[in-house]
Amino acid sequence: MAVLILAEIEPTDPWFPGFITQLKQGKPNLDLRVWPECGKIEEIEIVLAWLPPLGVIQRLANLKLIISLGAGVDQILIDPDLPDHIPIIRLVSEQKSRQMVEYVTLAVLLFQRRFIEYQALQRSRRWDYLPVPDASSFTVGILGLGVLGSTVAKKLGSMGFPLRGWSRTPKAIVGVDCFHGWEQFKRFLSKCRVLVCLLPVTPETEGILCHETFSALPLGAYLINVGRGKHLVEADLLTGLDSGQIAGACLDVFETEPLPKSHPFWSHAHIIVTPHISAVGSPDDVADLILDAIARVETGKPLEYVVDRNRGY
Ligand code: NDP
Ligand code: OXD
Repeated sequence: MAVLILAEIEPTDPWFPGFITQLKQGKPNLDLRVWPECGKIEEIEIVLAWLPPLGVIQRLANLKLIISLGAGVDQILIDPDLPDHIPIIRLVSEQKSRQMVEYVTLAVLLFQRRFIEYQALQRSRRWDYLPVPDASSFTVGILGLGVLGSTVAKKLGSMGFPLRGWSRTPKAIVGVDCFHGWEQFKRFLSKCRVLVCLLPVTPETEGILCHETFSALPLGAYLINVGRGKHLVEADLLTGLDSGQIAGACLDVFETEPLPKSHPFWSHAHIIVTPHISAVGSPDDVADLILDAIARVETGKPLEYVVDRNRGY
């Protein structure tokens, strides 16, 4: 059984060599190929994909499984020629959830404790005190209450932040005011001092972080986007920041990645930019997940975290 890595890899990405080493150490007899060096195409039975070149997957006649190299799968589903019958699984692990908790918690605290303003004051050598909202009045709203959103909610709740969550189907999570569906969307937004996006991008959620959504938040709300760049209407965020409707944003994902050098987000005083690193997963953790999935294919055990193609996540 040959496994093909079909991914757009940044030449400078230090993550991949370690990942490949871990895969080979975990399974020394693994027949691992890296696109475009794929050998005989009919030998490929598993694909590890991140932004795969369009049209390649449909040519793999004996393919049994597509494994997303991330938790999201939009970057695979955009291929219009993807065969319908091949299961796609995504990466879910305690480590990835923990990393996402760290990132979102850090961003919430930076905003609540006003560190962006303190950094500006430091640059002007000013010893000023800024009033800090108490955590108990700083409601965090999470879009998406799946694996990551619900884990983040539980951890933030233990720090005293009131929590709201929004999902497609109804949920009951202790300590979280749960809302669902578009009818409840604006009611959900109305009290969120911080809005965290942990949705998958689908035709329904694309562009959800837009002027209309921002206007339904309390004045001076903050945005944390760790979902996908396509959730955000970038021009609407800049307008929201100019008007003060949005006080600050922490963005890990972008419409175009890497973020172009000329992009206004880089130098905006109220935007924090990170390069899609909120929950990368270490090479050994990701390799373990993949080796487990390969073993399931080899032994016929049921796959975990299979994507529902109709829902798009
Ligand atoms: P899950 O599939 O576990 O959860 C998705 C959640 O989104 C569910 O609660 C789902 O609702 C909700 N949702 C989906 N569509 C809608 C809709 N139309 N309206 C309301 N709610 C909706 O995904 P994960 O939590 O594992 O990951 C979420 C996303 O985070 C990924 O798809 C990926 O894009 C992003 N991500 C980003 C990373 C980064 O490095 N920046 C790292 C990892 C993930 P319901 O429960 O009702 O189905
Ligand atoms: C993602 C990931 O889906 O990093 O973005 O897992």
